[in-house]
Amino acid sequence: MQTQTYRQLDRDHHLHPFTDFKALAEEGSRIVTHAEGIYIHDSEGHRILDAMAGLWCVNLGYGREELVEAATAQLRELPYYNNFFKSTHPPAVKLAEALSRLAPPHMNRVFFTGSGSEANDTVLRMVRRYWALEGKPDKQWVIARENAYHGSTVAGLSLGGMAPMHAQGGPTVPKIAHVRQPYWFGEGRDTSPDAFGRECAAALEAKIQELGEENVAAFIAEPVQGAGGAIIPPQSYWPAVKEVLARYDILLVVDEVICGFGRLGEWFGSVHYGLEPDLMPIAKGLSSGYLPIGGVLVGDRVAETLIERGGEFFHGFTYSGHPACAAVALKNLELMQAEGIVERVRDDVGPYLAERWAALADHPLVGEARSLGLIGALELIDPTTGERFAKSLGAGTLCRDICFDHGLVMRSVGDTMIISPPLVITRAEIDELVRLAREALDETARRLAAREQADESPFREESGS
Ligand code: PXG
Repeated sequence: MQTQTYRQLDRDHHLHPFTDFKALAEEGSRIVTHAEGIYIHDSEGHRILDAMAGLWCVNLGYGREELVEAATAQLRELPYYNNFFKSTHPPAVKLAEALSRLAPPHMNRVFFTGSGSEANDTVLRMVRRYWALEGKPDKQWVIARENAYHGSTVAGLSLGGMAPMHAQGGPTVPKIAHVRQPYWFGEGRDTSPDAFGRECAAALEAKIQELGEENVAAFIAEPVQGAGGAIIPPQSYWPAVKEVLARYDILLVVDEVICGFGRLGEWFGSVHYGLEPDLMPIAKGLSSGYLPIGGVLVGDRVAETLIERGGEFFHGFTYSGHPACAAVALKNLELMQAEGIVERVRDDVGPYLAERWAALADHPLVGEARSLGLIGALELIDPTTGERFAKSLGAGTLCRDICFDHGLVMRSVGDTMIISPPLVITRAEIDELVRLAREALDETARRLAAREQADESPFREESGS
């Protein structure tokens, strides 16, 4: 009864993010009511293992009283004050200091935002401002990658390389170019992963030369692409990109919104890959998603120019460094350190997941099983051909829905199944995750075989479910 009421109100009044409004109205939404550890519960009494940590963010898991207390105490003390007009407050200052301690040694300052998208808007403005202050106002082009995700604001989507997003809403921000992504399984299987990684780095260099180094401000990339499909680049990619960047004077922006705060078994993905970014947008795991907060970690090179020569930077948000969000983020970082979460991912649960996840490669539906730290992907293939399924079969969506029914949140990006579980997941919970994933794959294979035989569209069969 309660479920029906919520569904009706949701249908009547709520426009969801990244959602086909009409299709959802027909199907009805899942009402998530509470959660603990790595499990969410819905209004119909299902307990579901959340292998996506919410949306790549609930790194310490659900129900952490320490985070609730940090928020409550701060809300009592000072629920809001801004960081404009020469003011600040203790939580923002303490968090800024904690972040510069955790960041690579050359990154000592942070600009706070409310989200990852706002962080990338800040990045775009900062890199262009930096070069203007350096007396090189023509250096405005930013090179990003196809199928990257950098957020949903206008600057975020422009930096991102998601074609369906670009197709909506009119022209994107000018002077942003996209080069090919290091997605070996999707785009490079006619060559070796290492050769493909080098080709992608060469494409970056070709783009710099085409635009002219004197016009290029920055290159922006996620260490591992998240929303694009948990794309772990070939081993050769980042070293080759580093070689390219060393030949040109352009800034490196590493988007750490997903990879930051332990996901890859280091505090930042940049550390895992040995990168020295000039700027690092952060969000999500910064507060384990308990309250919204993001920011840009700024390297000394850019910070010094902005400080010494910049005058006022006309940029900021009402909630930049919000006290309660900052207090929760600070407590989150303290807990991560006290519990050795990053080392745990690197030395224990990350390698354990790698071993268990790789075993799924023997499933007939799986063309590749890859993982790094606590991020993983399965590429679904048609066992009869060894190639991708026809798009119209909707294999990924079907598998995702079956996962839900089996008590597992595993996302689909096309026919790539992805996971990014809370960093507190235990070995026993990883066993459960992998068992549920295998059951869901079995069921998906059965249903797809039936569909292929009947040669019918899944959407006819599935609609209304
Ligand atoms: N950069 C990266 C790398 C992200 O993954 C953002 C920026 C934007 O952050 P905000 O806080 O503005 O959402 C993200 C966000 C998905 C999905 O479908 C991924 C994100 C957001 C929404 C959906 O995987 N990542």
